[in-house]
Amino acid sequence: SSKPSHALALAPVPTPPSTVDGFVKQFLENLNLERGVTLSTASPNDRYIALATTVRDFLVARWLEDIRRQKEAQAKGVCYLSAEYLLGRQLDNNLLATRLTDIATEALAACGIDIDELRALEVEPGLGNGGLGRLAACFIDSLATMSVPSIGYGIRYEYGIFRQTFVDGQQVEQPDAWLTLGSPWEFAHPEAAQTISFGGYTETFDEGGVTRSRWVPGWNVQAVPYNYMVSGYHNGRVNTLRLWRAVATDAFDLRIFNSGDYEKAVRAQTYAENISKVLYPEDSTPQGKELRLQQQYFFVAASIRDFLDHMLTPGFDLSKLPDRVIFQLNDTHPVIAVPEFMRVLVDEEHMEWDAAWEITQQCFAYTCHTLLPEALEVWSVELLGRLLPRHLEIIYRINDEFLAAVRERFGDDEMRIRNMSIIAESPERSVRMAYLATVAGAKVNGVAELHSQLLREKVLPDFDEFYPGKFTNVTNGVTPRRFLRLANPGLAGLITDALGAGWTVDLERLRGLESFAEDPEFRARFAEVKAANKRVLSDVLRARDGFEVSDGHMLDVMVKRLHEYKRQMLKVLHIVTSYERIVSGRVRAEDVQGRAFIFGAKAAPGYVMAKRIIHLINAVGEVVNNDPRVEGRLQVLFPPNYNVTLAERVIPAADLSEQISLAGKEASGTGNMKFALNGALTIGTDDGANVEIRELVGDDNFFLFGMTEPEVEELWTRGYKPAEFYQQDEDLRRAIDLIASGAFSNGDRTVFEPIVSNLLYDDRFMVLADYASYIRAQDRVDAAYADQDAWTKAAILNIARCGFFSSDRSIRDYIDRIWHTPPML
Ligand code: CJB
Repeated sequence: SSKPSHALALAPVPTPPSTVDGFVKQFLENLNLERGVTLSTASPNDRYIALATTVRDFLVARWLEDIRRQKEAQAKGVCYLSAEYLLGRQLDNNLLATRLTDIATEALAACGIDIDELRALEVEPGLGNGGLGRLAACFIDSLATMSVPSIGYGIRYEYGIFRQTFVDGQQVEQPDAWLTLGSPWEFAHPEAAQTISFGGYTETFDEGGVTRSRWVPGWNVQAVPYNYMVSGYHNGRVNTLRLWRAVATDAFDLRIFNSGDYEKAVRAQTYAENISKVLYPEDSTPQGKELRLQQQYFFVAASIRDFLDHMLTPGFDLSKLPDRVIFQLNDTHPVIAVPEFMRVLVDEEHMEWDAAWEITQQCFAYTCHTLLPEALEVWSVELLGRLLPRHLEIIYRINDEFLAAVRERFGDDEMRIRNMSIIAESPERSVRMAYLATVAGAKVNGVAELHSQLLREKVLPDFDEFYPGKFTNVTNGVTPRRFLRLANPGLAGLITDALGAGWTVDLERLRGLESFAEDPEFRARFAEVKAANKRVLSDVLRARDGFEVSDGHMLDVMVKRLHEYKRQMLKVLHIVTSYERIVSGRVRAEDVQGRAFIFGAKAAPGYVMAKRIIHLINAVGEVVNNDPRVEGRLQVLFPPNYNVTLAERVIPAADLSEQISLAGKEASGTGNMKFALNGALTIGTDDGANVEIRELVGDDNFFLFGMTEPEVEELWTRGYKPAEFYQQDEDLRRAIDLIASGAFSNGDRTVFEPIVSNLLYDDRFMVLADYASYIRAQDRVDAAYADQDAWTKAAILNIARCGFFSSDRSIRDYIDRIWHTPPML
């Protein structure tokens, strides 16, 4: 682990680009020239935009230089294709990367402005749902910091993930109009728009005696690039994130305008611009909507064209493409890029099919992020053929040749053929995008060791057999810049005092903290940092939501999308049990370890059961928080609209990290890594990256509970009857009975009846089967927390041993196992 990594070699560090005076001057100039105001007439938003613009301006020269160098070097680069980038706020990250934080703070103070007030005004670009989108954001941060030639491509949604509010404890969604006050971090290039086609039909034609097919599209839209700078940390590098916006084409409008139907023309414009209007809020459960396929094709077609036109020199020999580019497919969302790439090579560049397919198979790699069958995208042949008729033809041919190869190898094993076909026949004829990606990709990776293993053995075993060596693992990671250095300045300072400054780009150095875990003074300082972070969170929650977090309570945190497999319901049962033990008199309130249970979770708007669980959490909170018998020992806090900005406050304050999915369901998790790196202890199942966290931190510093994945399988096979668990466990019975009795719904037994009957008679995610083990583990947590010094020691060891979970390490693994792209020094 101590071997210096080629990929971490940094470019010469540039000197700070400015002085306080210089910053003041530029800030005032930007107020004048960009906003048309003076310091005294500027609104807070004017000031924020002028500040952001000033910081941005410092990045531009380096950015332009990097674009030039990347082009000139003609080196192999990564095109990261992702429908989501959950970026979080930009200002602080860019100040940090450019070492401008102190200068900007002083400069604004000189203008009589508190920079914190401007920080608070930034609306984060929420262009993602959860882990997958946040992973993409961490990866582009690491790619820039490690000087990897790369570009991120995606969609500039006009509305990101919805803003969550609660009305009577129930989720209500509001549009996320994140662009309303202006977006100082982007550069629009309408002049560089590309035309993206849809619909129409295909026709055959004769070319020198060969019959070929071509696409005659029915309609098109313009894809306008918006460029974002992705600054590397202290290395002077700035990469590009290019997000596409859909606008109506002139040609499209004109045809209708000429027919004299003005109103229809305006409506057509709206139709075109719908494509980048809104992020689909479903996480892990695609709805198969036509607009979603339009979004997917729209952004990958624009991105491929963009790469070919702008990154290659004129006359580039396309057979050399694998030496120049790898398109990394972030889940199945961008997989329509595969037939698009084939279409470009064959139909537009007039390459032979076999040669084009050879190239394509080297230019793509696919990351799978799930094991849930319902999350693997399929597109009905009817829809795909209507929207992209030529692409459907290409997919059919890829499939025919693939199945022919399978037949050649295994004979006419019809069962196997049916199982491996890219085209599913039932319940309706459809294209299995994960299969297409697996057939086309040079490599296929899962996102944690266990997940990659299950992917090979359970989801795609026939493909693993057919393609030896194609499957690999890259365990996820998180950027230490945002989630340690920026989110937890107190801890970052402590680490730097102990180890020096290099850890931010070489996180394995955290190992050096092991010995400090034995140092009482260091432990005291760590405990002080944690306490200070709790006060900060407490202030944030008071200002934001009017919550009062009690002093001295353990902060027990579960933040992630609301999904049944993640089992927020299990957490609720623990809370209800703790409450019921007090009100039934079985436990005295004064003997209970004070805990604040903090939830953060958005539910997909159409996911009824998830929304019911949100309602239940709020309802339980309402009762528990206001029952005098509890004497304030238990607090349930559910701040609405959990997002990256709130995560940056919650995670550094947490004592206990809840990672309690049913084993075999959570592909990796990345929140689990953020918590451990910020010195929270994990209570978790043997699932996803929890497995690797526990291996690294050791059993003594991790609260493991629940069935293993093979035990889950075994119980399913035996026949799972949740009601039996209910019958046999008194605490469980009491908790469920209390919910069923209407205790959390003003006596109305109907409100949560669907949750109760789901638990008793269905319980797909085996909440009841793991309940007893979970409660025992929580009792161990209470006992451990009673010894604060020992707890602190375990927390420090968690930090010391989790350097592996830097996204820099993930990127290094992608480079070594999949991309083979040398860094550009
Ligand atoms: N994931 O966020 C999503 N959305 C999906 O549609 C499928 C998976 C998550 O991706 C993360 C990054 O790989 C994983 O850590 C997480 O386990 C998975 O649920």
